[in-house]
Amino acid sequence: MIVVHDLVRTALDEGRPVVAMESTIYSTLGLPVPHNAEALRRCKAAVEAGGAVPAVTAVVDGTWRVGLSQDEEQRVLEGTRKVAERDLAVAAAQRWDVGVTTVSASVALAHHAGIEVFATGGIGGVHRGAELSGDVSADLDALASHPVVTVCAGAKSFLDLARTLEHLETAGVPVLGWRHPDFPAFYVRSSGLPVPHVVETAQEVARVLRSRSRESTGVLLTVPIPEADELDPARHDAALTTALQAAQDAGITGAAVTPFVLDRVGRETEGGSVPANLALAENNASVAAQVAVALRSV
Ligand code: PSU
Ligand code: MN
Repeated sequence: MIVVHDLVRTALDEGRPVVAMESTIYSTLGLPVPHNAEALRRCKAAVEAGGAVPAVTAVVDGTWRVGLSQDEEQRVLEGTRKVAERDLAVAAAQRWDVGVTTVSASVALAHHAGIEVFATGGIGGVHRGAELSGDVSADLDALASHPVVTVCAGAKSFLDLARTLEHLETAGVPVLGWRHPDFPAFYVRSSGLPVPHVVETAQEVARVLRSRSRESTGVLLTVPIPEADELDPARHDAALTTALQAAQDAGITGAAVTPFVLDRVGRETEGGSVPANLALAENNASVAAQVAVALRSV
């Protein structure tokens, strides 16, 4: 069922560092055209510059993919069907033409392929009002059930970040802050909530992965957006409030919530959020490569 691209297979066989990448962020569901293609190019280049091989995950022609050809990448950029971990089975059974993988599906595919490090932009989490809607991203449980280091810029503050951190604690996922004491809120460096542990080096992250008591559990490494690229917190909050209200007014629920809110925030900030999104994704890819390299020597 899983097809690992030749370049990725060879790297894994030779014990060279590999970084898995999700595909929802690079599709039309994550970033507007043409910034999605630029994001993919820059993130892959950042992984390569760090000495690792990039492996984009997706569903193509009804098969699970880890690493894509150029032609397949193009199809993924145009993808519109979101694949969370539970949807992997359906996408394969129904032979979906193209499916773009969220964090939950991507860590699952990384695990199946034998890849230990995965780079994304932001993870999904507990939505505000989840006590009524029950909307908790499958990303959180996937982090607890695949032994992979996920490198992210925290989660967007349209989520309930305090509850997101509580859920990760309950699920037993170590949360590490990369040279920063606070859980980052994607476009801004600090959510105001502390991370449980701060790490200073990629070697420390690698040693945490190697020291887990449960074999199934992953590790979440949160990397704040670089200072120069951070958005103004007030502007960012105003855009989120408007976007959340619009989602509620339009009766958006389920898997459609995140793409709807992302699109609306982009428009509310007149595209100002897009360069920030690219910068943090690229930075995460670079840190992920460092962790993949460090894992070779612990
Ligand atoms: N957050 C972002 N950009 C994204 C996503 C989240 O800033 O593109 C995507 C990721 O693929 C994440 C998914 O795994 O949304 C979460 O969706 P949901 O909330 O439906 O679980
Ligand atoms: Mn959801």
